Amino acid sequence: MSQTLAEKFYYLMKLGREFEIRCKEEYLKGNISGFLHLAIGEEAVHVGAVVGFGKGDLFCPYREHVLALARGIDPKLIMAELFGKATGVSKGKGGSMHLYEPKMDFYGGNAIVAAHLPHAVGAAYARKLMGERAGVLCIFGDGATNNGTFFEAINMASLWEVPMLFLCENNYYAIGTHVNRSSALKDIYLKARDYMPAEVVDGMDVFAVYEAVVKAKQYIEEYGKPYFIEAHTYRFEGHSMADKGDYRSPRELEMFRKKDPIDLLLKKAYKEGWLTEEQVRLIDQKVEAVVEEAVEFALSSPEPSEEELYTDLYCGVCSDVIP
Ligand SMILES: Cc1ncc(C[n+]2csc(CCOP(=O)(O)OP(=O)(O)O)c2C)c(N)n1
Repeated sequence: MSQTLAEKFYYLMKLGREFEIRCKEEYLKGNISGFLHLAIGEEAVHVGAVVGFGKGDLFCPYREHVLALARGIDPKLIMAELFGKATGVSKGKGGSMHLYEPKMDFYGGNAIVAAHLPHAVGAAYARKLMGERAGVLCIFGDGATNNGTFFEAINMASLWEVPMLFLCENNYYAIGTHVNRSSALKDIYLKARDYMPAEVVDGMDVFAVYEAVVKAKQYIEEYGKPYFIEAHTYRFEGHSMADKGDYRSPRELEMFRKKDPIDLLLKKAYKEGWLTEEQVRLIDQKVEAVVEEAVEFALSSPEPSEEELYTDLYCGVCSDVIP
């Protein structure tokens, strides 16, 4: 594992963490409204997966700020989107759950649980037809694997042999319901194992996630077929800003906080000599400046104009039906 990679992981995970802590503050001030789902605690999965997968389409659930940052979308445009401003990555019309940037192969932010899985299979099939092997990375929660579309997607992906990585971030909860109360199979990866290679990874360890995803990507590129990874992780916050998450015991929270993915990364990086305290201090300073700049940009940006209510509603071919 190179020094450069450790530096990249630390920057992106710390950026994700600080960006979301600030989102929470701005939400409480009333600058962000609507839904806001934070991925604090899940940064190792988001950063390890996006960096490890590299080129290809990305389909995400609604907990996608860190995924968008890791893909390289400008933090200013993400923050402006959360503020509902015209300069946002979705022109201020999507909000937190609908960050969308096709120029960077970033296809959401999807609010409907598991609905993006069949879309991702379609995109992977398109890539296959175009003779591309880069494929698609599709991320979803443990709760999503109980939906019908999940089973349709893994079946079709396997049948059509599409280049796609299914990545389940198992944080053990679908809102307040523990996975053991919603899923007949406790090991989520077993749901896919008869369709494609499937494995489990420690989602609190960014290096482990990265390595698993790189291996999966090699398989996808070589064989043009799908692959499945279940990453065990934990969200330190409630499901969304509307949820305190108090259905979880303090003991459970404490246990997972001891596995904070950023602390684990630093511990390993110091031990291996990949990062020094001085480097970390400089990265922290940069992160602080980037987040501050994003908030200032969002605050000073204009609201979308009224005419924007009628744009981007239909694709070009349907535009004649708009009044
Ligand atoms: C089809 C559908 N059913 C229900 C909901 C309401 N809902 C929003 S998030 C959520 C839980 C999803 O849990 P999981 O897939 O584990 O993702 P996590 O939030 O834990 O990342 C539910 C039931 C929805 N958005 N879409």
